[in-house]
Formats: sequence, C-alpha cells, structure tokens
Amino acid sequence: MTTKILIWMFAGLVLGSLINAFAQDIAFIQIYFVQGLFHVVGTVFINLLKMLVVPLVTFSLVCGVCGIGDINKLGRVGIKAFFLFLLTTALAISLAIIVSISIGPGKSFDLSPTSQSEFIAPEAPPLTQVLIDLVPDNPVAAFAEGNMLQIIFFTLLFAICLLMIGERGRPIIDSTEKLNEVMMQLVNVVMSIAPYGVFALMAKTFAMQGLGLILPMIGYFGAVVIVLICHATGTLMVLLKLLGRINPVQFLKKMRTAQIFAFSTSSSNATIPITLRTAEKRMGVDNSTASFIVPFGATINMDGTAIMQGVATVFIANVYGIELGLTDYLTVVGMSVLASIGTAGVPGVGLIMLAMVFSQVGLPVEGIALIMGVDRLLDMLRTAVNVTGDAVITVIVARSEDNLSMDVFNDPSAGTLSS
Ligand code: DAS
Repeated sequence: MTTKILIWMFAGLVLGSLINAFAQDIAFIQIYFVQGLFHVVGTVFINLLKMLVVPLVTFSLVCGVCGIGDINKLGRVGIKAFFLFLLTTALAISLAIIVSISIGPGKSFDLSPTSQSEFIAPEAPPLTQVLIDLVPDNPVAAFAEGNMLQIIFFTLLFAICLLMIGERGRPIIDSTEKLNEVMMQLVNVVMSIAPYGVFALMAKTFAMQGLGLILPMIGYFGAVVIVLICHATGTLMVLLKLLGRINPVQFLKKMRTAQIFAFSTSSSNATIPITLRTAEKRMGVDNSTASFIVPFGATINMDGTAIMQGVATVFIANVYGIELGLTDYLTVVGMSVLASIGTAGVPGVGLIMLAMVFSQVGLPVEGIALIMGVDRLLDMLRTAVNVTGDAVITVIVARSEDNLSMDVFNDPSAGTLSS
C-alpha cells in the first residue's frame, strides 16, 4: 500500500509541477482540473480523515485509559510524554537556530517591494488563556468544534471516572471497545482510497505553488529542509535508540505511510487516525499508550514547526539587519515550545505561532509575508516531522512501560494493508 501511495504522490507532484510550468494560464486546466477535480477529490479525502478524528480519539482514549486501569500509571505516562515533547521541541528549535546562524540565510536578501505580500497576524491566545481553555465549559461544543485539547481533557476525566465506578462501568467499556474496533476498520477503508486522495492533493498544491517560488528563498527554504532532515533522521533517531532501544531504520520504514499522509494533508490532526493505526498495528504499541499520546502529541508537539520558527527568526533578523542576543534566542525557544501547546495540528498553524514568537522578540511581524510564498511546501515537510516526533515519543514511552510488543515491531508485515 505504501509503495502505491508513494507512486501516486510522485505522479501528482510531477503533474502539478508541469501544470504550473506550462499550463498555469490555461483556464480550462484551472477550472476543470486544479480548482475542479483535484480540489474536490483532495478536499473530500482530507474531510474523510478529519471525520475519523473526534470519534476515534474519543473511543480510543476511553479504551486506552480503562485499559491502563491504574490512574498512577496514566499520570506517569502523561508526564513522561509531556516532558519528552518539551525536550524534542527545544532540541529541534535549538538546532534550527545554531544551523541558521552558521548558514546565515537572509543576509543578502533583496527586500524589493515586489517580494512582499501582506500578512495580517491573527491574534494568538496568551498562555493563560490556553490553560483556561483546556477545560471545556460545554463538552458538546468541544466535540462539535473538534477542539482536541478540550476533547482530550473531558475524555480523560470521563474515562478516569469510569474506572472509579468499577464493574458498573464495564458495559460502557465493552461497548466503547466495539465502537473503537469499528472506527479502526473505518480507518482501513479511508486508507484504501489514499493513493487517489494524495495524488489530488499533490497535483493541486504543486499546480498552484510550483517550485519556482523556492528560488528567491533558497537560503531560507534550504536551511529549514536541512534541519528538518537532521532532526527527523538524527536527533529523534538517537533518542529512539538511546531511550527506546528501538531500531531506527525499522521505525522509519513503518512510519512511511503516516509521513506521506502528513506530508499530503499538512495536518497532524487529520493524520491522527493513521499515526494511531501505525503505532498500534505496525509498531505493536499498546492501545492504552497510543490512544493517549498520539492525539496529545498531534495537538501540542510540533518539532517541525519549531524548526521553521527557529530558521525564520534568524532569516528575518538578517533580512532586517536586527541583532539578536542569546536572551532573544532563549525567548524564541521558550515561546516556540509554549506556542505549540496552544495551537492545533492543522495546515498553516505554524505561521500563526510564528507571529507570537516574533512579537516576543521584537521582530517585524510583517516579515512573515516574505516567507509565506514557500510556507505551504514547507508545511508539508514539517508536518511529516511533527507526526514522526509524536510516534517516536509514543514508542519510547510504551517501551519504558513495557507496553510495546517487539514481536509486532520486528515483523515487517505487521499491520500492512493489501494494496
Ligand atoms: N500543519 C501543522 C501540523 O498539522 C504544522 C504547521 O503548520 O507548522 O502539524
């Protein structure tokens, strides 16, 4: 299945780039293909993924918490995951800043008026508001709006109380387990049409974005890509080996499908069903651990986004000739880690968070307009790194709790779907 998705993804990328290069002004192509067929198929595919997220996370989390059975263990798993999220995000943005300072993107950038478009920074919530907003004043509204942090908060509390009523809660748990099984089967169904959805998403994105936008921004674009690759194949894999005693090559092979979904959708949230299925069925992580950490991570853990923010900070400071000191960079690291907690894993959220970071260190927020042109392409890459980080921490914590089946992890065919 992964090979088939990869082939269709590449086909979409090539077709989209060709349309961008030779047929961008042909109205027929734009109307019936780019804005027509590709847009409809791609959007329907993303909506199918998003359709799964709320019910799957809810049923899975209830099963998971009741599966853990022990509130102390739940607390231990949550604390381990939270601190690993903070660690990997801080390492990611620190590497981004160090590499950017040595490469120096933006030093010779031409700030001509043509290179600027308008960026209006949407208001980002202050941290205090993020903490208050954790608690839903109306859980039905939280579920309806897909507010993941509030859904996780309410569902965790509901499941803990289910545990506390003991055997009287058993019928609810049994029913939820059956519902969760149905949801996982729904994930398989949606995955079966993935090649066509990924093709449409790639064809539309590259038909509209093209690769030409990268050239004037090659220094910034290249620095982000270099650090994303170093973090995903270096830092995260070292942590996986040291803390999880897991074979990184085997892990990355099993992670490919989830990374492709994240790359194509640019949404960690939409990829939750695939990341969850990968962790449980392909890597042997126990449902109790995966169902808690995967959605938690998709919502607050964004290593790839932090990397973009680190490089963007140095790039914009260079472009505008602003000297940043160690304190400023430490503020950027802290703000980036905190900013990721308050924002969901959806396309383009990284730019909103970047406005928060810039305003904290006195960088011109309008500078974000310079990097907007290539952000859509970078969003695809950094979302794939975000979900990789989520899966790494899920596996490390599962391993530390003896909740990972090495038989499943070492079986290359475990959990694969027939193509
Ligand atoms: N697209 C976001 C995500 O889903 C990441 C970002 O915007 O930086 O993780």
